[in-house]
Amino acid sequence: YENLKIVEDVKGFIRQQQLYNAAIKEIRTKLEILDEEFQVQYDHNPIHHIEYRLKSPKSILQKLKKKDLDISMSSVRENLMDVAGVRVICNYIDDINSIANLLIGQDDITLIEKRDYITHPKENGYRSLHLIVAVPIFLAEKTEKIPVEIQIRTIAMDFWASLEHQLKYKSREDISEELRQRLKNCADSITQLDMEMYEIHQEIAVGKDRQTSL
Ligand code: 0O2
Repeated sequence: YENLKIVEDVKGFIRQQQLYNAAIKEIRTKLEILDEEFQVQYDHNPIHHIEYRLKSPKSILQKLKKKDLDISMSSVRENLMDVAGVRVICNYIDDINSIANLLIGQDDITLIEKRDYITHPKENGYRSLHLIVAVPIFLAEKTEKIPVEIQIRTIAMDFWASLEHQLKYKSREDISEELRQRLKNCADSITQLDMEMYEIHQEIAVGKDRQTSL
């Protein structure tokens, strides 16, 4: 009986993973279509590239334990919204809201949560727009709405977040206040860079429009 239960659990887990993978595919396709449309209409690609991942069983277990949650597949389904994760790296800062709003506006997408760490950066300097959306997956006999966590950020924000994540991961102890402040200063410089690059891009785009209208 015990073995039968394990087989059922494993089957359930694989099935659930398939659903999360399908949800990632749906979101990626939607984003790619939006990016291509922008290219055709405005001669501009808002998306630099897209990354995605399925949370590993080990991280799922760690998160359930950290949050003191029941360790079961139904607990994962109900409580963890970031098993399927998509990261959208945009070129310019204004591309972030354009992409987010167009995606959220689609009929089959349900917005579950929005965390704007760009308007309100984290204390350490972390900036990104986080969305949790549910996307319907059409199966043979039913439709399931699957949550996906989408992080949208610029290349510059991604540069900072990736390195900060590595540094945090590498240093086993908490980093000193001085290093924390230096990392925060890097985040501030990056904010400035993002604004400056955005303005340069705007000015070039306006110049191009003027030339074509002449
Ligand atoms: P992984 O491996 O990246 O998935 P939650 O525990 O998710 O319910 P939390 O952590 O407050 O609540 O959610 P939040 O703030 O939306 O952050 C979720 C994810 O954003 C993190 O995933 C990171 O990927 C990223 N993130 C958030 N804060 C920081 C930060 O200060 N620095 C960096 N580099 N990334 C950050 P996980 O779960 O940590 O892991």
